[in-house]
Amino acid sequence: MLRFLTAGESHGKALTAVVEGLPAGLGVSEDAINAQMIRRQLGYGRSVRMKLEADHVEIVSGAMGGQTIGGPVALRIENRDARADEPPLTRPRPGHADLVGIMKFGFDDARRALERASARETAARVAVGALCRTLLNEFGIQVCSHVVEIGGVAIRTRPERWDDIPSLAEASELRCVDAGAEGEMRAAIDDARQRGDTLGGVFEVIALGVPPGLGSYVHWDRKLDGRLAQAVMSIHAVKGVEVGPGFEMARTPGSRAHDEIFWTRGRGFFRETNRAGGTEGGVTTGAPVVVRGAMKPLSTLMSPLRSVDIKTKEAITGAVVRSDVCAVPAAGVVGESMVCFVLADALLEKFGSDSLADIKLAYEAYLRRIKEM
Ligand code: EPS
Repeated sequence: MLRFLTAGESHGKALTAVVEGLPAGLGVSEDAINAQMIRRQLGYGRSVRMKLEADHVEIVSGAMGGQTIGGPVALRIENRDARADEPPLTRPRPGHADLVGIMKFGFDDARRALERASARETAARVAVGALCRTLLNEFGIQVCSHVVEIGGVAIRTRPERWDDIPSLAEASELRCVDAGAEGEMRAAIDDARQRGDTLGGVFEVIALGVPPGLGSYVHWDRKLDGRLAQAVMSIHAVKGVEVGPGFEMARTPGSRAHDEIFWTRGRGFFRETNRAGGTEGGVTTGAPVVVRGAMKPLSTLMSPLRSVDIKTKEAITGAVVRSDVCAVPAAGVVGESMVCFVLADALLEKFGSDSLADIKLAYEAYLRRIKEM
């Protein structure tokens, strides 16, 4: 249905994204996309690269008069820190794609791998996600994220209402809803920076207003939870994904692991819990869709780990290059973007994909039908 490709190197001229499958008639603006781009650049613990760049998206094609026309939408983000000639990097960093890139392609310079492996590529994903978010907003679907853990410091409190998470997260530099834990996370980041170390953590993406019935249980590759997991796992440095409290439920008996079903006239079917994280059988239930991503600590260390020079085979340490101490808040924004993409794809799959007006008619008819059940 919906697909996208990104192109561009971390220090190349620009990042480019092509999004295909957006319906015609969707209002799009560079301002709306750029509002999302800024969110990815924030966060305590990021490197000076984020101050050098002011990620600005240009809509190159696919829209006329501020609306999509059904053709591919091309987006472009110029790199301010473009660099043509850099000395070869021969000291692969454990944990980065340096060595596997060198081995896979036969390179003698890790820069040929890292330029594309760099998390800079996520800027293009956020631009794509912003277009998908615009589509979801047309259907009352809101996607937000917050940081639930950094460097082993986890949040201890969270708002009872899902709807209160976005404003609290947005007001926090670490995108954290627990001010006490945020202070400790910040101290942990300062401490890691002093030691030349890096920190990982966990972000949680929440989609509110998602109707029941997106995704499918009939095939492995159509299950929405599987598609969300792939999309979130594909984000740089993410090594674990769970839907809802997935790992906790593995340790909980069935009598306390599911969401009991109730029905009242007027409200129809409803649940009082959301242990499923918004999907059952790979299909959305109508409850908030909750996806967590576990990010490993970034692999560029200022106190580098042991490695081997690829030319001399001498035992040395990994290359020290500019990098972040912690990028979990930014990864949360990228996580939102990937979830927006998957949900937009599933929405178009269920309700049609040519024209926004037709999709809305199908959507409203569906909502009427399930309300009467
Ligand atoms: C990033 C851009 C990169 C890094 C970071 C994320 O820029 P540079 O390498 O020029 O400093 O700051 O990427 C990584 C941490 C990584 O390991 O690739 C960005 O735009 O988000």
